[in-house]
Amino acid sequence: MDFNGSDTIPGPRAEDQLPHTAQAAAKIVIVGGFGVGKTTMVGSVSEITPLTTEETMTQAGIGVDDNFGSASKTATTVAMDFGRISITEQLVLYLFGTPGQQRFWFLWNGLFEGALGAVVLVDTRRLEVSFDVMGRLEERGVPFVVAINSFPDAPRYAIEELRTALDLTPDIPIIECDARRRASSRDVLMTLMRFLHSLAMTGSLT
Ligand SMILES: Nc1nc2c(ncn2[C@@H]2O[C@H](COP(=O)(O)OP(=O)(O)O)[C@@H](O)[C@H]2O)c(=O)[nH]1
Ligand SMILES: [Mg+2]
Repeated sequence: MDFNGSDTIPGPRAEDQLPHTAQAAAKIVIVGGFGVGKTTMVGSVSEITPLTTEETMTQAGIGVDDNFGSASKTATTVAMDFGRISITEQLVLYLFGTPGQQRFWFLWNGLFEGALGAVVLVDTRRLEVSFDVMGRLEERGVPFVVAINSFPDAPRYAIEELRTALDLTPDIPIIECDARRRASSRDVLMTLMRFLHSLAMTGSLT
């Protein structure tokens, strides 16, 4: 019998191996409303082929998921995206892109356990879709940074205007990004790591 046929399970690819220098891993959650760019961000920044569970929008999403501004979007993430990035030779981040819609909140319970921090992605055309998510993170005491994903036809506001509109305290970092670009998505994660570091330094990390 030929055991080298196409049915054999391939061994791990080099890109899927953890760097041997890795000493610490942290779990980071990427959240936001429908169509804000979560899958795009995990995909652009991940050094492993991201796992994504996309499914054509179901009846449950019709009329519930506001598709404004993402008219070409025909799939929505039903569960989550998973990726990995090495920030330094020692530190590896595991990324979990998680839907913000209320009907997926049951997923949050397990997913936020052990999460070090979160990135909230915001689309300025639909600020309201990320409101609930920020409230939930505050309730859970998960520190987060806000990344404004720059869509071409989205209105642009000064950071401080956004801070007021989103009702964020002065300490929470807000940065602009283009989730399609690896360097930009990486900057967002670096901002989160610096923020977490500053919280740890001031003893405000619980
Ligand atoms: N112009 C632009 N389009 C983006 C950006 N990020 C995501 N998109 C597009 O917006 C749509 C929704 O993104 P997706 O990552 O699926 O959103 P999710 O529902 O949050 O996972 C997709 O068609 C993306 O190609 C961005 O930074 N700029
Ligand atoms: Mg998605």
